[in-house]
Amino acid sequence: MPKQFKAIPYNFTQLPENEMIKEASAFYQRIKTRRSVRDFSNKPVPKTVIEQAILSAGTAPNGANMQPWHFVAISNPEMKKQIRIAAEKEEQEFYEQRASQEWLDALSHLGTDAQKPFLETASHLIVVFLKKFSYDEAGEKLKNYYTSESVGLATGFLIDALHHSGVATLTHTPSPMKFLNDILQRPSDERPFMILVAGYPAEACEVPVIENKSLAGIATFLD
Ligand code: IYR
Repeated sequence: MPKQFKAIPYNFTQLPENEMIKEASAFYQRIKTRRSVRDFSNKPVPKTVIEQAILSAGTAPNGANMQPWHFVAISNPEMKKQIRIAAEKEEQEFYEQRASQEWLDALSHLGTDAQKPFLETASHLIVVFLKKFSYDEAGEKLKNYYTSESVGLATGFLIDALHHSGVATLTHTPSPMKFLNDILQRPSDERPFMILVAGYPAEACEVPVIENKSLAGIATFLD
C-alpha cells in the first residue's frame, strides 16, 4: 500500500542524557522567571521580535494542521486607545455588575480593577483570533478542529517566545471581546481569543507575591 501522504525524514537531534537534564533544568529556571506584568513602559519593542514570536506561535501543534489562528499586532497609538476605551467599558461592567462576589474574592490578591492603562502604554497588543473555519482554494468552507486547544497552545508558544526574547506579557481577556472584530475589522467567524499585551515592564513595576504549586501538587508519576 503506497503512503497516502508526502513524508520526509524527521531531522531530530538526540541529546546525551546529561545534556537533556541540563537543558530541562535551564528551561525551567528561565520560564519560571516569567510573570504577568500590568505596569508597562512605553518603550517600543522591535517589530522583528514580535514577528519572530508570531512565527514561533504558528508552529504550535494544532488540529489537522488547519492552523486556526490569526494574530493582529497593534503598535498604532490610536488603535490601542480605541481598544482601551472599549475594553474598560466591558471591565467596568464586569467589576460592578457581572462578576460574582466569589470571583471578585478570587481576584482580590492581584489588585486588578477596571482601569487598563497598559492597553495604551505597552509597546504592542497582539490580539489572537480563533478561526472556526478555513477556506480552500475554491473558497469552500472547511471546519477547523480542536480550535480552543490549538489556539491555546499557539498562545502559550507566543508567550514563551516573547519571554525568551526579553519581552514581558499579560494575558488579557475582557469579556465579551466582540468589540475587537469591529475595531480590527476581522470577519465574524473569527472569535477573539485573547489580547496579549507585550512590552517592557515599567521601571517601578511590581508583581503580586504568588507561588507555583510543588511538583507533587500538580503531577502524579506512575513508574
Ligand atoms: N478580565 C478582568 C478580570 C480578571 C479575571 C481573571 I480569572 C484574572 O486572572 C485577572 C483579571 C481583568 O482583566 O481585570
